[in-house]
This record gives sequence, C-alpha cells and structure tokens, in this order.
Amino acid sequence: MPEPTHASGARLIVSRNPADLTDIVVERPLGGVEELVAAARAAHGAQPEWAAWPAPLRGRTVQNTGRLVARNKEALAGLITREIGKPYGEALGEVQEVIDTCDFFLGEGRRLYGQTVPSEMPDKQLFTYRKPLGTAMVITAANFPAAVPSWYLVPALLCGNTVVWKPSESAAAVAEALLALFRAAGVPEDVLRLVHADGDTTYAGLGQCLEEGLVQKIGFTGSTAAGRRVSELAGRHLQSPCLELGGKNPLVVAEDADLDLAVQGALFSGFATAGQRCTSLGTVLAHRAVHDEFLARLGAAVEDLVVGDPRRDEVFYGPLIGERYLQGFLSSLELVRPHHRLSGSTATGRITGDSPRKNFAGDPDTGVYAHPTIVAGVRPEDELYRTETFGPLVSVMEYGSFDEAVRLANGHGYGLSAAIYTDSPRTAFAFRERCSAGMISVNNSTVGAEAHLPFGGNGLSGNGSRQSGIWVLDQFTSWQSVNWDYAGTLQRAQMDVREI
Ligand code: UN1
Repeated sequence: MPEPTHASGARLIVSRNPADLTDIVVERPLGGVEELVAAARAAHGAQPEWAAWPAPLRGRTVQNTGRLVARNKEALAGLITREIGKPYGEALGEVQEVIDTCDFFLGEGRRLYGQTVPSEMPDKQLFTYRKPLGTAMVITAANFPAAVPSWYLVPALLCGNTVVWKPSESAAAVAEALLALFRAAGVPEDVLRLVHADGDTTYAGLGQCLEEGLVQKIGFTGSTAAGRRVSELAGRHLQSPCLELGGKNPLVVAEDADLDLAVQGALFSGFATAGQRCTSLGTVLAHRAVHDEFLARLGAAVEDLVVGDPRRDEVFYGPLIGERYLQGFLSSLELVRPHHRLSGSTATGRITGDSPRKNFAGDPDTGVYAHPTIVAGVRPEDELYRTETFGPLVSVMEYGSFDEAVRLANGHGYGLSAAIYTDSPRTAFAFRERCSAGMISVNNSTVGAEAHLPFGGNGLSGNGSRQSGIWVLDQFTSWQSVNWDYAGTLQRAQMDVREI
C-alpha cells in the first residue's frame, strides 16, 4: 500500500485500532525536522519564564492535571483500549498510574528541597539548590501511552523545565488527549509542545536541537537499539539521557516456591498486556525439582487464558499494539522454531490465521492477535535466551544450583526487572544481592511497579538512570552549591582551616 499523504503533501500517521484495523483512531500529518526544531525553539524560549513561576504554582498545574485525568479516567482508558488494544481494566490501571504520579509530585512543588551544609570555616554558610536543566525532549513508546509519558512530563515540568514530547506514532490520539488535559490544567502552550514524527526524523531533529543548544535533557523509553542511538547523540554533547529500555526479565521458581503463586505470577508477568511491557517476563528459571510440575501447571493455566477483544471483561490480553508489533513478534518466533520443543499442547505459537484457540474471543479477521506461547528447553547459547520478544512468549529453563540460577538471571546482559518465588528469606535476599536487575520482586510479578519507587535498569536495559519517586528529580535538575562567606576576610578552603 502506498504511504498515505495529507492534502498538504505531508506524510500521515494513521493510528488504527488493533482489534479492528478498519477503525482509524486518528490521522495526523507527520512533522519534519523543522517542526521538531521549531517546537524545541519555542519551548526553549519559554523556559526562563516557566522556571520563574514559583514551584508551588507549578505544583498546582500538576495537581490540576491529576484532577482532570481523574475526571476523565474512563474516557482516557477507553481511548487507550481503542488505540493500542490494552484490556479496559488494565487501561484504567494505567490512567490511575498517571493520577498517582500527579499525586506524588503536586506536593513536591512545595518541597524541591535544597540543603544547608556545615562549612569547615567559621562565618560561612553552604547551601544547595536544585536548578532545572532547561528543555527536555521526551520520546515515549506505545505500550504505556499515558503512564510512562507522565513519569517524564510531570517531574520535568514541576522542576521548571519545558518539554518537547514526541510520542509513539501508534499512540497519537492518547498523546493528544493527555496533552489537552495538561493544557486545561494551566500548563502554557510553549511549556509543553507535542510533535508527531517518525524515528528517522526524530533522530535528525534531536541531533540538530542538541547542536543548537535547544535541548538539555532527553527522556527516552523504547528499544535498546533506539536507546543506543539516542545515547550516542546525547554523548556527543556530554549529556546523560534518562533511558528506559528493553528487558529479558527472569522469574526464578526456587525449590521451595509456592507453585500456585508462582504460576499466577508467571502468567501475569508473561502474558498481561500481551507481554508488551518492558518489564514483561522473558524467561522462567525453574529449579529441577519443580521444573516439570511448574511447566505442566503453567501450560494448563495458559490454555485457559482468554485472548480477544480488549473491551470484554473476561479477556486476559487483547491484540498486539499494531501490525508492526505483530510482524516483530512473528520474527521473534523464528528464533523458536529451529531449536525447541514447544511445551505440550499449550505452546501453540499459533498466530491469527492459524487454527483458533478454544478461548479466543476476538475477530481474527480484523485484529492483530498473537496466541500465547511457552517455549521449554531453552539453552543459554540460544538466541532466544538473550532476545527480547515483546509479545506473549515465555521461555522456561531448568537450573540445578542457586549459583546457576543467578548466572542465568544475569547472563543475557539486560538488567531491568527480576522476580524470585521462594519461601526462604535467605534465598530471596541472596538473590537480591547478586541479581543485576534494577527492580527485584519477591513472590510477586516482574511487572506492575508502583509509581513512587525508582524505576529503571542497568546494562542493556538502561544507563542506571531512574524514573519515579523523588529519585527522578535528579534527572531533571542539577545541583547548584553556594558558598556564602560573611567573615569579611579572605578564608581559603583547605588552607585556613583550624588544626586540632
Ligand atoms: C513499561 O513497560 O515501559 O511496571 C513500563 C509496570 C508498569 C510500567 C511498565 N507500571 O509494569
């Protein structure tokens, strides 16, 4: 199909409902490099005035945003369901995460604390202040089209930065709806600008913005490959972006685990959101004493999952986010075929068009669905062990010793989220200590982080930057330290300090 164009000749974003591809949610002209740079210029120009607003007043806009989002919760969740196929119950949870983020930061407008620090000399005071960085470019993914953007936008704005936001093309309508609520909450137009652009335009525009000194911080959520490109651009300008990248998140089932709980955890971690969370479960590592039993129970549970129309209550997960995502997932399945036996009858690998599952509740002719897949017998040398699949696919591996479990949990190079199911605090704490992931769950899922804990990963999952809670303030401010000397004579640090 030729690429659609706007009357003006511009290329179009066509965002479709993935449960019914004939339903076009929104069509917008794609911005070019000029639009992106012009937005950054406007935001950069508006920043000093925004930073001069008293922080409690900026906090008020955050409070207003949270209230407006709460008032429009169902409508926003409905739009998320329609645009990216997230089951409505989960979409409500996502909108709640935006509200929680606003709740957390509205008070920060009255804190944004600095410190008073003792000096080594008399008649001198030391202070620290948080200063906004300037203008942030925030680039977000489609799988959490409201919550994850709010993790960047809310603290960035609260701290006195202005923002250019480039949302996913697959979630253009949700982005516009959220933007409208920020506006209605009192955030001025040039303080938060939104531009629709494709990947190549974004890299080119970002590069130019950095060259021209228009962007002082990048917030990026997306794939590790894209994060690397963003990081390279930032690094040339000595900037450290806030990165939230992929994962190959392990879930360890220890010998003493409550297997029913572990199965529920694996099911939710692996298949909720059709496995399209950065924190989704990649590989179950099951102790050899429980491996076969666990696999059988997980298989039976997967068999009962209802997949289909995301508006229906009984549906566990809906379609993938869009056609491009289905293609990506299909190519991940290629990694499965040569090597592995699929576990029992549950591990179908059947995709739309193949024989339907017994619990399919969608329309495979209009939607882009992927059936749940479990792959047993994965080995550390397999590509699947180290490849994020971003879809409803869970690998299962067997381990013998705790050391082996730790090695397998860390060995793929990602380090976002990990879970362990065990009854032993000693095992749980030892795992926490030795696991390289940024987020660890004990007897809970790899997904579902709460909105006020540090969120982020290490290794291929990110550069150690963290979002959420007070920790994200360090991403959007820099510390300014102040020496205030009222001795009236020159006091030299290190040299004029009294000896004892
Ligand atoms: C993501 O997939 O990019 O922890 C974020 C979770 C959600 C956020 C996921 N609160 O599963």
